[in-house]
Amino acid sequence: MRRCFARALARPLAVAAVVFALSVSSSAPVAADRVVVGGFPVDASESPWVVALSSRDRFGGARAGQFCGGVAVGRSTVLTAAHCMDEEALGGPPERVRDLRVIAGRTDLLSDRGGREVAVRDTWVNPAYDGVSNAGDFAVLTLAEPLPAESVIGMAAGGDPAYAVGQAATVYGWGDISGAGDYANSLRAARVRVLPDTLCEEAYPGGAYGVYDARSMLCAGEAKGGRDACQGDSGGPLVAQGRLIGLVSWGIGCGRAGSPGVYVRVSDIMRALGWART
Ligand code: 4AZ
Repeated sequence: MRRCFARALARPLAVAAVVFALSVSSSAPVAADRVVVGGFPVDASESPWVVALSSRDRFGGARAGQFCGGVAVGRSTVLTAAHCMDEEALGGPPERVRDLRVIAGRTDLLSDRGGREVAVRDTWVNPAYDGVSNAGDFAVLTLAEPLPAESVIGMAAGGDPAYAVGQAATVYGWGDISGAGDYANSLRAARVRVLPDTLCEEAYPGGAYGVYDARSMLCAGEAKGGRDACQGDSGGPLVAQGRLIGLVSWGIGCGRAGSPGVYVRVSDIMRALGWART
């Protein structure tokens, strides 16, 4: 049974899940098309820049109200996905979610201790975000209190070798570990690779889902599938060579061969926000 917040969060995936359910019930063996994120547990102290976005009012208290990921790029600045902040996810504008918080430094969401919960003072959602193509899927949260300096990760600027095809990268989150709505209570990571843009261009040419745009998006996963981000990981970090290269954004299903994960390209966020040195 899918939890309603997950459905609310991921319109593209909700459609994709139906398509996947249909494809599984065909004669194809499940193993050839398995939806496994393929991750491993990590401790938040090893990746202190990964944060959970939370609203207990909206999403319930069981997992501390976690509904998306995010990443600290400044002591008071968190990047996340625009689709985490849209009406479909939050039921209204972000300002109306009074208990919107960032949880930093907590591995296990079931323990209400460890790390810090910080209120969000301001939410800026990219006005150019397009929920049809999925372009521009980023938002900036300003925290009410700063996080420790060690919690901040550096962003990879355009041309950084961290973006090179074949580069090993790691994605982090508390999202679905099976593609069937099994949300992790404890932080996990999966090792993936930066994949050629052509793979995502072929997988996502447009139509019922988003459109892959190599300038503003990044293609990552495993060509054979198996390791991937999934629902609930959105907005969380993709890290290569110790620098932030992507935010979890969208894809069809999770870990499926031929349907890589699509990330927001961090160098394009820097360009769009005027954070890039020219
Ligand atoms: C989502 O809906 C989502 N497999 C996140 C990541 C991926 C697909 C969907 C990539 O939040």
